[in-house]
Amino acid sequence: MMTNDLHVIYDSILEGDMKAVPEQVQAALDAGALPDVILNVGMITAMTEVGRLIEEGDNLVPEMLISARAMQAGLAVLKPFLIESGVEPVGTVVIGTVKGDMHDIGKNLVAMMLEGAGFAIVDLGVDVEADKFLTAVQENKAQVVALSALLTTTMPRMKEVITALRDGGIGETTKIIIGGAPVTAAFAESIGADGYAVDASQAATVAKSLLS
Ligand code: B1M
Repeated sequence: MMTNDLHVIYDSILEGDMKAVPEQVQAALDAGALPDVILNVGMITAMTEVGRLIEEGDNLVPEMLISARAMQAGLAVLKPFLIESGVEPVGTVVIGTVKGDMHDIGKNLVAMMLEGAGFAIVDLGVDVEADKFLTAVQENKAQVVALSALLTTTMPRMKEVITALRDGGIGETTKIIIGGAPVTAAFAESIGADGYAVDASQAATVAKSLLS
């Protein structure tokens, strides 16, 4: 059941209230709510509802965007609580959203969880060309590449990145993990990814286990 603190965050994300969300996230933290509960129950559920409203035709793309901005303002408050700092990096991850895909909230969460798990993060942002992943892996001697896609139309770009990395000489010791709402374990296997994760915390677990 959602407490009142989480309800107000949920409602403010749906309304796209960028000013209220960070204040309400801080208030929930002050009241003792756990950061991952605030994230999963108060915030991610709101974005799921935004998606459902879009599918039903009750919401428009601009509304989706203002909700996303409100969500990101809240995540900025939550970030320090999701990340433990001061540990020696266990490896370097190059992360980005594949070419043609502008969705970065999930990718940002994955980056936060990986950072929390002790990885150094090289975040290439959104709409990233395959070649840019290759260059970043070479320059940073990364052990893990993390690819995110939220659209069925951009999922095929993941295979192009994997091909570019392997053709570019990135050996099997560099592990490639993928995820995003339309991505499945079967798809990951079919395109030769080393790992798949359904959410951000699982991405950190998978990345760690692939390196051990
Ligand atoms: Co867009 N969008 N969007 N959108 N958007 C979806 C994805 C959609 C499902 C909405 C819908 O129609 N119901 C739909 C996709 C349909 C499909 O492909 N089958 C859609 C569409 C169609 C579009 C446009 C084409 C709309 C248009 O212009 N007509 C357009 C495309 C733009 C582009 O990318 N080229 C578009 C645009 C946008 C906005 C820019 C307005 C905005 C994004 C803002 C931003 O990210 N900065 C937006 C939003 C907000 C959404 C929804 C509503 C929410 C996405 C989100 O942030 N969820 C989304 C509907 C939905 O998801 N239900 C939708 C919260 C986030 C925490 O979850 O990103 O899934 P998610 O991340 C999860 C997991 O997937 C996983 O971990 C996270 C949780 O811990 N994960 C990984 C993600 N990456 C991972 C990588 C990993 C492992 C796990 O390993 C490396």
